[in-house]
Amino acid sequence: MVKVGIIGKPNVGKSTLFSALTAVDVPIADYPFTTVKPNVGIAYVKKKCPHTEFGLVCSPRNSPCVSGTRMLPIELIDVAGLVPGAHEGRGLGNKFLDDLRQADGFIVVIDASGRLDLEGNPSQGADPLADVLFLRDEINHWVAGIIKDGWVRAAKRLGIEKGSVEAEIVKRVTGLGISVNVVSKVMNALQPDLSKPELWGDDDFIRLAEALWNESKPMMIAANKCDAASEDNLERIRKAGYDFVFVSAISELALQRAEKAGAIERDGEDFTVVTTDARQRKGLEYMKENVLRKFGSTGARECLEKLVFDMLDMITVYPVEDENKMSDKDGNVLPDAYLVRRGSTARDLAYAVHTDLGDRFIRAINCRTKRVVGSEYELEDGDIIKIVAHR
Ligand SMILES: Nc1nc2c(ncn2[C@@H]2O[C@H](COP(=O)(O)OP(=O)(O)OP(=O)(O)O)[C@@H](O)[C@H]2O)c(=O)[nH]1
Ligand SMILES: [Mg+2]
Repeated sequence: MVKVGIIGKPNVGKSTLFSALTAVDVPIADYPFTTVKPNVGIAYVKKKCPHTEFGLVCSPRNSPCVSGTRMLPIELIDVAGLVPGAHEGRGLGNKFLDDLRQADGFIVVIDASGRLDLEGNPSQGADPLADVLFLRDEINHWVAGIIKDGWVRAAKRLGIEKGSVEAEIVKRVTGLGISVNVVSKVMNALQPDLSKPELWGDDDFIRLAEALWNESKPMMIAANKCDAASEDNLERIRKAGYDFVFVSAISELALQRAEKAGAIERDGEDFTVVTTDARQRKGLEYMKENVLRKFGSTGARECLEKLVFDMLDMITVYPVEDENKMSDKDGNVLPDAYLVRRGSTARDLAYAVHTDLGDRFIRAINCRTKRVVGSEYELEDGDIIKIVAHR
């Protein structure tokens, strides 16, 4: 399953966003370090289910289908807040980031309202962009630390062969889900001195860490608390050149609760107030005007979908066993949907379903065209694929 980590300084609304996206109740409070242990939950991104095109009724197993919309599960991980100097043990340190080693991408929550300092304490006129800069620095130190751990001893063993240093780095970062290809690309670009790797300094490791990260871990900025942000702050964020979405996690959570309680009826990004309670009505109307009308949405779902579909460039494919019925062998129509990176091949899909299926791959059938395709066939969004394998 695709994994997404939620990171940011304390008190910015990470757990509020987590809760809004997963419908899991977790502690939320207006002081730093409310979250200590990570919260893990399932969020869904949406795609139109192909069953509608074929006049079939699907029987989903791994991804619910709601009125023709396929809900694709994403594992979301909400962790404690990071503060400047976390890599030196400040705040809760950076050890808890180890829970995010396998994350494919990140939502970086920043405080658009500028009402918190970098430690998450009340402040005024704080710069929302500073939330991104220090965080990048802490991530770099964390990754550099993982590469550096026991490096001198290992490096002395290595010859001057380029390959051996590279292989050592690969070994150290596979746990972070960083591939051989990424390491090669980064080493080619950086051209570090390979003759005496045991003499590499902190700066060398930071540079390496940063390049590996940029190459492999997309980060979507969730400019949260946009409901309480000044025009100046909104403009600063717009102009910064980051991939970002304005988010009001608290509004998303409030709307979900209001809907559950029958106080509103939601219709896409809009809603109708049905409650007769005057105070609640006023609050909801305020939210409609100052969040939905102003920003188009609460931004919660949007930041996850943009990360998954645009930045991670994920497409949806449906493996089946019967190319005519588009079902598994028990007759379940379009049982599973897989999110894979664009550029993945038919063989990659086979491996994603099962290692064994990948190893025994012979050919595949594109069920939309009924054409036979080879192992290197590049999957397209919405493909329905039967994999033919050796018994
Ligand atoms: N105005 C406003 N407040 C918000 C928003 N999202 C969260 N908050 C408030 O910000 C405070 C912190 O929220 P949390 O979700 O606990 O923040 P966190 O980042 O998980 O905090 P730690 O776990 O302590 O690092 C709470 O008082 C929330 O109600 C938002 O979109 N707008
Ligand atoms: Mg929290």
